[in-house]
Amino acid sequence: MMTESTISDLRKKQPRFRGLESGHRACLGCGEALAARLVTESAGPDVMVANATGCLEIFTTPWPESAWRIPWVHSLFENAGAVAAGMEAALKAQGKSTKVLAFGGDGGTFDIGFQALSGMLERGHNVLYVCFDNEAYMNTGIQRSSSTPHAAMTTTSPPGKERMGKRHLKKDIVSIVAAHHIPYAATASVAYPSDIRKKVRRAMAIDGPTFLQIHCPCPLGWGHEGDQSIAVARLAVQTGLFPIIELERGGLANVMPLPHIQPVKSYLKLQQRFRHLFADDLRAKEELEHIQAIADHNIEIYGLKGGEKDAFDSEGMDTVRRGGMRWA
Ligand SMILES: Cc1ncc(C[n+]2csc(CCOP(=O)(O)OP(=O)(O)O)c2C)c(N)n1
Ligand SMILES: [Mg+2]
Repeated sequence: MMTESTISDLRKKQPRFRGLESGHRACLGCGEALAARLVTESAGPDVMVANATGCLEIFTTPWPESAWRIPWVHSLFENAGAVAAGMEAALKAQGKSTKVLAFGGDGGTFDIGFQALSGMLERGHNVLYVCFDNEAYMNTGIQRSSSTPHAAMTTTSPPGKERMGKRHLKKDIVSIVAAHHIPYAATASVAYPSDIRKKVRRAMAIDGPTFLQIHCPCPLGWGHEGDQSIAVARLAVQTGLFPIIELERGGLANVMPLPHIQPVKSYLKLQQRFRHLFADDLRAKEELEHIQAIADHNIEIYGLKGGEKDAFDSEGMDTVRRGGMRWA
């Protein structure tokens, strides 16, 4: 049982600063809400945010309220990168050191905002861009994006006679971002909060463009209970489907090793968006094999297998240094 003294001890350990307050309108178990809280806590108060249209923007600012405790601007779905770049240039001209953060969903980052993001990276703006990747256009009713994983069901990639959910593969955005040779790009997951904090602090200390892709389960869009979000996010990592990596100037620098690799089925079966893969027919069996092959490929190209401690125990801190190796 929690006594008054343990509660006050825990409070003392909480970060002092909260950039995103409770009382917003996110769904129970929303991965984006948790990720945004962790990012803003770690970034601290001296920041300004440009937020693309999407769930995060909607649930934090139902007119006339706002859950943000930091200067925050919403513009359009497609231009968070450009707005952030302008804010950074203006602050620089004024001689201010306030760090600019850009927030976008996967649709706002991988698809419609990609041009603005690419320009921001190429011009070298001092902005930390955070992509809250819930693998579909959730805000408008679960449409597929180029981040939606292969075979997932969305309202625009329904399984049926012609296809088993989404036909195409999930876009490898972090590789594309890293190909701009920016100082730092990384992936992270809400299942590993200390790893998110560490990566945000690292990016904040860099004077130049940095990028963080955070895997954020969406109970509504993925079809799992809200209290399963962390378990689902952890399995995405531990199956090899969502590798946790860091890239410096385009080269692979660190990975989170996986000492206890799980079969992809253990991740897929928790989510209704993959339920058609568990039908008793040959097509379903072949798709499951295909998805296992995708995970095996990730494990191989990033050298994920190994490590001594379970990654969950170490919360991603136990990464393996990979001496600035270039990767294709
Ligand atoms: C130019 C334009 N096209 C479409 C929309 C409608 N729209 C608003 S948010 C959104 C989806 C957002 O998806 P994502 O970026 O993945 O964020 P999520 O809601 O999943 O967090 C869409 C299609 C828009 N606002 N502007
Ligand atoms: Mg999304």
